[in-house]
Amino acid sequence: MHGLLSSSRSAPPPPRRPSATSQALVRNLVFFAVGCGVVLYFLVVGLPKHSNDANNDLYSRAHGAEEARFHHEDSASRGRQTGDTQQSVLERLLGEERRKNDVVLTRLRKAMLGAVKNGVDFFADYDVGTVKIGPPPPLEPPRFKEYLFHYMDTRTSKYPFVWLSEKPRVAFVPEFITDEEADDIVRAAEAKMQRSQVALGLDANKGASNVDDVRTSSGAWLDVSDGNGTAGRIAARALDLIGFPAHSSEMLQVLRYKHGQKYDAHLDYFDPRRYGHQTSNRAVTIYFYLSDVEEGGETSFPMANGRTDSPTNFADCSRGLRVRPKKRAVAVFYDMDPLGRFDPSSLHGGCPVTQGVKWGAPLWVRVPVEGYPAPT
Ligand SMILES: O=C(O)CCC(=O)C(=O)O
Repeated sequence: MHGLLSSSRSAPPPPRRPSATSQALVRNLVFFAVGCGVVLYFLVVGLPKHSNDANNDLYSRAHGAEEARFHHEDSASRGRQTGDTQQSVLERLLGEERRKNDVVLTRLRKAMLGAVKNGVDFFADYDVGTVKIGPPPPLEPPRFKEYLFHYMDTRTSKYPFVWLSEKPRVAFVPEFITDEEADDIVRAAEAKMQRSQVALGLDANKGASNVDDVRTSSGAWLDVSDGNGTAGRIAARALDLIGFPAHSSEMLQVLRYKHGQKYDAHLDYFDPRRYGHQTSNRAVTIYFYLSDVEEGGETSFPMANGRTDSPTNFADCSRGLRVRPKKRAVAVFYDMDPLGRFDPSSLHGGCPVTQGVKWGAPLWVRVPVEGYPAPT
């Protein structure tokens, strides 16, 4: 042991090892450099929120929830501010064009909601700012896959719109046609106007009249099949708006309501229990407002926003949502849900015009139902 000690003493000196102080210095320097790197990374790239963004977007795509849309849109603008990494995630999910579109739509939508809150009269006695749109019904498994369609989407629509009611689904597009288009349609229909009719159910008496006091307007049908005239063009654009195939609508019905004229609350679809076997049925109604109206003439939805008690008086215009006619606008409402189930809450009517004249035009969009059990 001693010998070993003495021989080690005489051995050449070992390579110089850093002292404890210099080791600590180096370690601190390394920590400092790594820390700076991390801070620099977050300053340049931003906090890693990718998974949140992706989740928000997927959630929003899967559920179509309005809240998620707002969240997603906020995330989109955050992404732009915080650097390329977030942007690339968003771009992969959405695509540059669609993201731009979102931001524009959000601004317009918020401006519209602001205008409504500040008393601009799009909707009579109705606070559209309170409308909440929840998830649409799950699409899997589809009941009848041929019926499947999607509700309009505030994120992707070429035309900014607001949802006015979740059940029934009612959307309002404030600028959809031009003044000239509206005037053209009125001119084309004016010479052909006849007293409006109602459809007779299976239980109607033999020889019963299609003219009824529940509907006192006049109307005319315009062909939309050529796609060239104004009626054809706006009908094609409206089908594009709701993402339905070309030529899936009826002709355009143009309506004129003079003082006191109205259409009591009713449903647009033909329930086979009342009207017998149908080969196709009305899924969506797109209502063009062709004039402003000085007073009255709102389109009313007495069961708007989830109200379940059916009105006892169908001529009563005092409850629910009332959409004030506004030239160039359209209201879109869904007579069926995306699974092809009739929606009795789509009950609606035209309130009496109390001053001025109202021109409007419903375009009924159909889906084939031949060979499928009647939607319930
Ligand atoms: O004129 C309106 O506002 C509603 C018309 C309507 O409900 C219809 O024609 O089915």
